[in-house]
Amino acid sequence: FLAKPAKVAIVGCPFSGGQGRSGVDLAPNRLIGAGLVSQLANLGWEVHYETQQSFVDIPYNPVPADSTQIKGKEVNNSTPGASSKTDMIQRLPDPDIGRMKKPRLVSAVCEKVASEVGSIAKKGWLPLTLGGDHSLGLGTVSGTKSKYPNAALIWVDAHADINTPETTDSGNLHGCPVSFLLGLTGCNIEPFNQWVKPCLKPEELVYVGLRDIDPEERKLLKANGIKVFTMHDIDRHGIGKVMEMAIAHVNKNGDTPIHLSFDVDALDPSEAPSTGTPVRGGLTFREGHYITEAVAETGCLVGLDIMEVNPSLVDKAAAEKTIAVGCSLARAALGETLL
Ligand code: B3U
Ligand code: MN
Ligand code: MN
Repeated sequence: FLAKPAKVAIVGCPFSGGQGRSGVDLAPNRLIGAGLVSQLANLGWEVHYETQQSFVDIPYNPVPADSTQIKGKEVNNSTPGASSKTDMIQRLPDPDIGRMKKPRLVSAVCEKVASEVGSIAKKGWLPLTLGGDHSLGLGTVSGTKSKYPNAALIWVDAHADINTPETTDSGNLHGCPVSFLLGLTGCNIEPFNQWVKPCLKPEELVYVGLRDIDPEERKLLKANGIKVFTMHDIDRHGIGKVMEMAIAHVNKNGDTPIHLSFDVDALDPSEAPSTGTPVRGGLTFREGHYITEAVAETGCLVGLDIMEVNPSLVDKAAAEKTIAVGCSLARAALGETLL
């Protein structure tokens, strides 16, 4: 078995600006360091990966607000060898816009990621994006949609990430990418409206694994008639039935391109402890893998994200466990465990 396309290009996105905790930007290099390229090559995929994305040309400060990094020292966005160039970049201020934190930075990074993912998809390759925080999903799904306008989105997460600039309590844009993709009220706002196309219809979206939904998000999910499979639904029906229903919802004829955006915090914290906003009562190791396998089985996967691994959280063993499960989910999505 091999899903099509049989060529995968890895887009490492060392980005943490969509939330407040540093370290999530270290994940792409750590996932690669764990051997992801050769692991995917061993499954028969032609793997393209040179280096992670550089965001040093983006003129806003990428350091999170609560960062422990020394203030005043120039940051290099964790891109090896980029520091000399970074020093030359004039860092512009990026004050909040309404409730949104780091809006210009997040917008600019997502625009770049959208273009990268889009050009990979247009070559017929499968883009595998390694976050980074989940605000990047705005970029990856926009990229997928530029090649496949009818693509479905399966969003696997503890959270709905559907806050709008008006409803977000935290101001963290990793809690908002889906609302921009849908073009919900309040999302037609600078700087995002300079490039974001509301490209996703509510019926093209399905969630799996939710268990931490803000009150305003709940209203938006209901008002837009979005299909959600919570942990409660997984308990009730089992993951097999849930994935059958989820895929049937977005892939009625079996030929709809599918983008799978997997936030590792969908997994139970015992399986993915090193993530910024862990929530108890999540997916087991097998349930998480079953999701990726069920998508692989469709043969319709055209975009894949592994998001929110934060190797600097908890301890070394936790980080290694979370990195390993991130690699394992990517392999399973690319067909490892199917005959
Ligand atoms: N819904 C909350 C919390 C949250 C969303 N995504 C994560 N956390 N990872 C918010 O901040 O919008
Ligand atoms: Mn998320
Ligand atoms: Mn989440």
